[in-house]
Amino acid sequence: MGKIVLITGATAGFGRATALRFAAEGHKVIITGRRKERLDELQKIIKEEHQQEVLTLNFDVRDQKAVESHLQSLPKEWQAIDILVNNAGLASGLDPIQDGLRDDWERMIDTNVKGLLYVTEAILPYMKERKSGHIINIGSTAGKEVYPRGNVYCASKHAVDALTKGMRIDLLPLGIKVTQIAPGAADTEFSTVRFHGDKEKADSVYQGYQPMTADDIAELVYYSATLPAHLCINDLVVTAVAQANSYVFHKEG
Ligand code: NDP
Ligand code: 8X3
Repeated sequence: MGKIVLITGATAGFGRATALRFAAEGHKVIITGRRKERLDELQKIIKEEHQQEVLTLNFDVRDQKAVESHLQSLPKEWQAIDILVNNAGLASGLDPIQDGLRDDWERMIDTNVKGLLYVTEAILPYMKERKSGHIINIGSTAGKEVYPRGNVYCASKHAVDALTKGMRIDLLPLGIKVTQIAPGAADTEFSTVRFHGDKEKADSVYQGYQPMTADDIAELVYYSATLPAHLCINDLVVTAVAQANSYVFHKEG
């Protein structure tokens, strides 16, 4: 039977690919993000190509009041959320801590940690009521090992790692599954955002090896979410073959 899947950060990268993956399999998706025109465009594609219902919600996950007002008053037919994919997130800057910008630090912590908490807080009542649900947090290899200049981004993803473990323990009696997917480098808009729009610098991150794609990660989210009901992937770390951990790569050229 079709499920209801809420995906944060569905205007690009992993989130967009995940929304398309679920819709293609007959599930209803709620897509969120700040760029409204991209949400509208994705809604149109999903409706036309997959004849699936789509709810678009345009808000910034850092804005707790906006998160609350959009998610606490969902239309009745959208309230039975089966899967929440906490994907919205970003890196901002790649500087040694002594040169770091406070604005970058706040953006990463507010989005990757506090935003994830605000969204989860708003969705949990729906899952608690039904004693069922699956929360999938998008962490990172940056949440497993710290790399040079990764400081605050790595800290924010270590927080996602810890929150995933804590949520799994606390939500166990409620029958709510909690999974973390922790990818290594994947070619999305991630690095363009990290380098504040510098495309050339961003492209260089993915040169000399075959990086993962958004579709690769969407496939793993879909796989984790569609296992038999008695199974829960707790933590799934995935990299391209050319990446051994968060900082060791084998690049050609
Ligand atoms: P993209 O930049 O391609 O997509 C990021 C998405 O997050 C966009 O849809 C963006 O939407 C949304 N987003 C960012 N900030 C906010 C905000 N304040 N409020 C609401 N939505 C927001 O990056 P990826 O798809 O690569 O990244 C997705 C997740 O995966 C992130 O959590 C990232 O940290 C993580 N990750 C990425 C890896 C990679 O190498 N690409 C590897 C490991 C983890 P909009 O701008 O419209 O709001
Ligand atoms: C994103 C991948 O390598 O920039 O989490 O940390 S990396």
